[in-house]
Amino acid sequence: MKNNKLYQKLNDRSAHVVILGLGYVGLPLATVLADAGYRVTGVDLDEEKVKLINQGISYIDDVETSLVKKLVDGNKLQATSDFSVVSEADAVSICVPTPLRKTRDPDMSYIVAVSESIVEYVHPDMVVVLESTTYPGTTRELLLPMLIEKSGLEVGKNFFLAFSPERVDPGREDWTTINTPKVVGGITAACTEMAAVYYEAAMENVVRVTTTEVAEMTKLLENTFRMVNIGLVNEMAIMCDRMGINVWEVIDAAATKPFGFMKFTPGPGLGGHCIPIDPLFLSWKLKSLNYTARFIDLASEINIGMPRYVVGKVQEALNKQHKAINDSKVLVLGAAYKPDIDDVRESPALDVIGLLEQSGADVSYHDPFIPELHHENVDLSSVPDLMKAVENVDCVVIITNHSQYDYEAIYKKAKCVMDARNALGKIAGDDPKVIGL
Ligand code: SAJ
Repeated sequence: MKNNKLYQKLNDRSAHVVILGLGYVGLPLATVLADAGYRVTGVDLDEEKVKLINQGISYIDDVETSLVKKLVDGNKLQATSDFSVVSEADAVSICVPTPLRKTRDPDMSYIVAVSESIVEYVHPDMVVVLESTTYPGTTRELLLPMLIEKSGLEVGKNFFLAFSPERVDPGREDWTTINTPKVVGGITAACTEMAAVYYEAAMENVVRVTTTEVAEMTKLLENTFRMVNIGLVNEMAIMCDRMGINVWEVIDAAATKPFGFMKFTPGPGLGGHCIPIDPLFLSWKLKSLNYTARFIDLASEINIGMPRYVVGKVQEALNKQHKAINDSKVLVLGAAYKPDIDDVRESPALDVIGLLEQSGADVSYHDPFIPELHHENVDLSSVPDLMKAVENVDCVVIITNHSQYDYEAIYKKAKCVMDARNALGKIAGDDPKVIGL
C-alpha cells in the first residue's frame, strides 16, 4: 500500500480533494482538509454558496470567514458547481442530505443524483468516501455499482470506496471536525486504509473499522441510542405524572450515580435533522429483512406523542383557571428544536402550535432566534414584546428553554405556565399556576 502513488499523494498531502455538498458537514470538512495542506475544491449546486466561498466568505456559523478567506487567497480552497472537477480528484467526500420522505422511508435521491453527476468522471487511483447518514448496505449495494459498474475499475485495487459517518454537532465548540474521532470503514481493507490516510492528514483520531456496513451502523447506533433514551425519559415523565412524582427530581437524583447511568431529560418531543430521522433508516432496512426494530418503533411512538401530551397539559393548566383551550390566548416560548440555536427542523414546537390551533386556541410564539415561522399549517411571526405578550395571554407554554429568557420575570407575569422543559426549576416552588410534564 505504501508504494501506491495515491497513498503517497494522500500521505504527503499533495492530493487534490473534492468535497461534494457544502452544507454544515461539507464546508467544515473542506476547510479542515485544506488547512491541513490539501488543495480542495468544493462542489455545490447552489451558486450562491459557490460565490460566497470564492469571495472568501463563510455561510456556516462553525466555519470562520477568516479561515475561508485565508484558504481561498492561498489557493488551497475554491468552489464550483461543475462536477467535472472530479476527473482531477484524488479523493472525494460525499456530504449530501439523506432526509426521510413524507412516508418516513429514506430519500436516497441526493446520493443517486450526485453519483449520476460524477460517474463519468470517476477514474483509476482515487478514493471516494460517503459521509451522509444512511442505512447499512448503501455504500456497497447502491453507491459502488453506480460508480464503477461501467468503468472496469476494480474496487480495492485501483478504486477505493469507504463510508465515514459525519459527527458534526452544529454550534458545539468542544468537539470539532478536527478532534472528534472519525470512524472509517471500507469496501475492502485497502479501501479502509486509503480513506484512513486521507482523513488522518487533518483529523486527530481516525478509527478504522472492517467494513462500510460497520461504519454505517455505528452512526445509527449513536443516534438510536439517543432517541431510545429520550423516549425512555419521556415515558418516565408520563409515569411519574400518573404517580404524582417529580420526574425532574428523580432524574437529577439518578444522575448522581457516577457510573452506569447517562442523564437524558424529558421534553415536548424530538426535533432536529438527526435524532428523529437516523434511527428510522435502521427500522426501514430491517423491515426489508422481515424484522421489526421494536425499540425504535416504541421510542418513536412515545416521542411523536409528546406534543399532544403537552397540549393535554396546557388544557389541564387552563382548566385550573376555569378556561378552555378554545378561544384562550396561548404563547409558545421557543420554536427551535433545542435551546440557543435557530433551527426548527422537526421541532416539536411546530406540532404543539398546530395542535393548539386545532383546539381553537389563539396561538402566538416568541423565539429570539426565529423571527418568522412559516411551516406547513403554521404561519406566524415572533411576538415583538415578550413580556407584554406573557402578561396578556391566558397560558405560557415553555417548549424550548433558550438560556437568554428571564424565567423569574416570565413566571411572575404569567397567569399560568405549562413548563415542558423544567425551565422554571425551583423558581415556581409548588405554585399551582405552573404545570410541568
Ligand atoms: N432532547 C430531549 N432530551 C434529551 C436530549 C435531547 O428531549 O435529553 C431533544 C432535544 O430537545 C432535540 C432532540 O432531542 O429536540 C435532539 O437533541 P440532541 O441533543 O440529540 O441534538 P441534535 O439533534 O443536534 O443531535 C446532534 C447529533 N449529532 C450528530 O448526529 C453528529 C447527536 O449525535 C449528538 O449527540 C447531539 O447533537 C449532541 O450531543 O448535541
